[in-house]
Amino acid sequence: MRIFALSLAAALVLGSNGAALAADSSMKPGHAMHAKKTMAAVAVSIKGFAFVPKAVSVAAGTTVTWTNHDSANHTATSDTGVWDSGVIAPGKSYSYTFKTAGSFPYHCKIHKSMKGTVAVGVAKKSAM
Ligand SMILES: [Cu+2]
Repeated sequence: MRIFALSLAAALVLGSNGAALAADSSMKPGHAMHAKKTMAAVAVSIKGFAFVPKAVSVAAGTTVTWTNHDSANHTATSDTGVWDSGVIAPGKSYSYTFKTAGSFPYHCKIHKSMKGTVAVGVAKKSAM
């Protein structure tokens, strides 16, 4: 099993994992679903001068998209300078892909009371 996982990882590097992944998926549907989940995008709404949900937990490699549903401008800005959306106008959205594990607090530069957190876990390579 361990050897198979390693060869799958090697195939991934070579970019020819499509067939191997498909074969694996047909045998383990649950496994395939998990793989899909780790690649999922997560949506955060900005409404009522708040990030909804306020805290999200994602796997490394997940793209988080903030969409502004308010009639005021907002930003989604990392407290530690990891990313800065700039102004997100009403109806607009901003996406950022989290590649590194950790806890990332962020805020709105325009409204200091708006705060949120993205918790990024470690991606499970064997599930991909
Ligand atoms: Cu704001």
